[in-house]
Amino acid sequence: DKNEFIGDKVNHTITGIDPGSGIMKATDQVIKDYGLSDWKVQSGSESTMTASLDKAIKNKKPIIITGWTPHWMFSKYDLKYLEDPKGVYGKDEEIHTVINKNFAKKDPNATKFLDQFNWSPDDMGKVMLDIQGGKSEQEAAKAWIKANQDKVNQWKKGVNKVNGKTVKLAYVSWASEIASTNVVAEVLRDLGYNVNLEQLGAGQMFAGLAKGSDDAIVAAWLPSTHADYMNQFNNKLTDLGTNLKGTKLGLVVPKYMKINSIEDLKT
Ligand code: PBE
Repeated sequence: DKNEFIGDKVNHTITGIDPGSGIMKATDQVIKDYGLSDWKVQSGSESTMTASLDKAIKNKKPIIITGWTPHWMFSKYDLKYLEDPKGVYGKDEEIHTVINKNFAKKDPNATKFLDQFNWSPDDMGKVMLDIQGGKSEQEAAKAWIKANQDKVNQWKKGVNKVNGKTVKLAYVSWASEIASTNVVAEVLRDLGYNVNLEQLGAGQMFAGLAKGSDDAIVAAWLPSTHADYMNQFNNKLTDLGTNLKGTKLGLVVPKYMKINSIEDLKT
């Protein structure tokens, strides 16, 4: 059997990321729903996970990670999603922009801009790859903005320049959110805003937004991944809707591995 030893080969371990992320919660559910009680999910961070992936691929060793799209790892390595016949990771999702519920009244101008911000996985991918290739986060954001003036002008339609107002953006240090948050921050700076960027854990990000210590996030993966956080702080938040369509979550392996489905992890 092709899968006979896969569990043993990877020490019955799925290489995961930060414990507060939605994908870790979904992966715990996968363990339950697929009857994988002899497996464990190793927590860490996106960077420890991609470092393990890099090492495994260099040595042509098996590895199973928690993966998602958009992500630069799919450009850098030959990877595939394991099929998820039970649909535990959900269907295609979207990323939403969410603000503190008092912010729309406090700054309708910035809210209008945030509401109009939207781009594609390809757009985000370019910024992520630039950062991965060694550009600073701010440089990568600026380069994308310069090359995509038409899109940026759509976001700024009807938005006024200001002088010295502040917007506080929170984000988690996932590559996708680093890219989007820095682009939004740079456009707000072009509009005359002082922008404070606060990097937090996922739980802290939603709590901070609910409390009003942050004004906005462009990092809410919905309807499933961050549903718990959104529900927890529901009455303190305003969802401005989609800023990116076409995300995906799942278990990801190098293409050279023979397994194709989460079912193949069962022994
Ligand atoms: N992610 C990237 C996040 C959302 C963005 C998939 C790692 C999560 O699982 O919460």
